[in-house]
Amino acid sequence: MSNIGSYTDRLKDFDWSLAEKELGYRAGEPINIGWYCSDRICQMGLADKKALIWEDFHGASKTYTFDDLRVLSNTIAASLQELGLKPGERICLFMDRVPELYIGFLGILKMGGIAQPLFSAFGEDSLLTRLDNAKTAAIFTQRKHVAKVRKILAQLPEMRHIIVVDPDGPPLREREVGFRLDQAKRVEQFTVHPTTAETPSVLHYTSGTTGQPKGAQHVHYSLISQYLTAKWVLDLQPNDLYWCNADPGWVTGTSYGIIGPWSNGITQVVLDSGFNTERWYSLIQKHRVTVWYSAPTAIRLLMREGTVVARRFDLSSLRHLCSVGEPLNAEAVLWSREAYGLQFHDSYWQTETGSIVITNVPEMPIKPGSMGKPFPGIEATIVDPKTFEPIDQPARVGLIALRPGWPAMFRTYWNNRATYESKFKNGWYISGDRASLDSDGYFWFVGRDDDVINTGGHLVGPFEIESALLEHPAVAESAAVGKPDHVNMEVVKAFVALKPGFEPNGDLELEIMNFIRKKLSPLAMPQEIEFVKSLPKTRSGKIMRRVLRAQEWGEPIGDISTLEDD
Ligand code: 6R9
Repeated sequence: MSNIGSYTDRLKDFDWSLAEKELGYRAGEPINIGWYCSDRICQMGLADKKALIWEDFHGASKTYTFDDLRVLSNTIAASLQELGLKPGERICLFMDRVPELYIGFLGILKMGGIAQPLFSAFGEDSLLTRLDNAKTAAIFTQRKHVAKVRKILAQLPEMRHIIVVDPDGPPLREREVGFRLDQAKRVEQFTVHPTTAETPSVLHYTSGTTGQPKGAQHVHYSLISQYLTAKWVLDLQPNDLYWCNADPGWVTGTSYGIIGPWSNGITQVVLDSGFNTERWYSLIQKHRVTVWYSAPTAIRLLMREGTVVARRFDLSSLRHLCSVGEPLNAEAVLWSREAYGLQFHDSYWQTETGSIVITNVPEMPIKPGSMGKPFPGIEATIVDPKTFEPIDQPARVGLIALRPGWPAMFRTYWNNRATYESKFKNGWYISGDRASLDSDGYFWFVGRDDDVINTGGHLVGPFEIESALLEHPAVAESAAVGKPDHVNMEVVKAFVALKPGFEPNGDLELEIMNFIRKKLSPLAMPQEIEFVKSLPKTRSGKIMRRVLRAQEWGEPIGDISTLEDD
């Protein structure tokens, strides 16, 4: 029996207070995610239960109980206080998937700080933009990433401490401090900062079409939706062994790679390494993973290897599979039935929504290719892109719109209220994704309504890529668009017009690709550069990415005279 039971029964009289009651939270009282994920689980008699089983690619392993989480997050919280960090300050986590990342996240929240996770593969420019925007006061990092921080430090006057979690080796430099979790004095008792529902908790940066990435600001009350969606969608139950593929540099990795499972007192396994079919299957086999939250790109990679490889492993422990981040194609659902005897349940949400909003819950019949239906408590519809009125006709494409007000919804974009407000129209939060609804109330994803590139489930902003391209001495102007890719759905393609005196050739293409990889990240690196004489523009000089994108996708360019000329 699944946790949610009947979807239709749950819709009746649904109220988020149900989650508040289960968590023992009363309005107006303190609520702290760090405490809920560790101390509270210990108080429930689960102190000795395993919380985290960590492994790296080569099989090195560490295990932490919920009591370890409690004590070690206290230890980190106390160390941050000793460094003089104050509640409300932004503290960045810039690390691979090491235990310090997960426990540090709880520690930051416990002392009242705002956790700002950033993907460890980010290069110096990606890092600088986000740390500068948030005026971040401290950053946790590893030796292998500290050089990137050093490079930009002069431009970050607010950054007071660089906390290196593996400090052995050459001497640390200015503003750097070593911190070894396994040698730090264990802090048994810590007074958790009395954060309340609306106290900021997590700042996750996400890319849009225009301008630099924006920090979606969440609050401690988000726990209410994250706890309940983890329980009802991921169906986490006491004896489960849960595995989430997402890196906490992205929202799935925090909402469902930290908060969801641990606030439910569930044991999870973390693999600090990228995709590798055999490594992944052997992890499932070894730890007897029961619930798996993955993503379409990974599923497509597994499909490529075929069911033969899957059959070489004992994957019989798996009982529930979910997916997020990109459209889950019908073939992937059908294939998972064949390979694992289970189907992937799609879930749709965004950095901004903080928790799953449209999904297939366990008892719901899956229509392969559909994202499912709204989670109880979420009012979702499809609106007309011009009037923002709900479209009543089944199968007509419009924008996914959500009625604001669920607990995990972002509260603003950091230091960018105007853009936040522009997301609301006619009483709805407009997601920026296009979809249609069928007569049974299932949502069918169509595509994004903006120029953001979704590569392997990671959003990359064209503006950030174009700005970085312009820093290359040979580049006069550029446009970045998504081009179709069998595995990653989209990859970045850049169109580049060169400055006089530069000739297009293969070496220059490689040089520019590497330039972007180093500055931004491997995700943002163009997989192809097309050198052009000039770029299509509106009369006012704005580059028409849509024309280039249509060309890549073999779609009709449409009436370009209707393109906004602003
Ligand atoms: C959680 C997360 C959000 C964007 C979103 C949409 C795409 C996410 C999807 C999906 C089709 C799904 N997206 N889930 N598209 N089907 N089930 O991924 O957050 O990184 O902010 O990305 O990803 O375009 O708007 P985020």
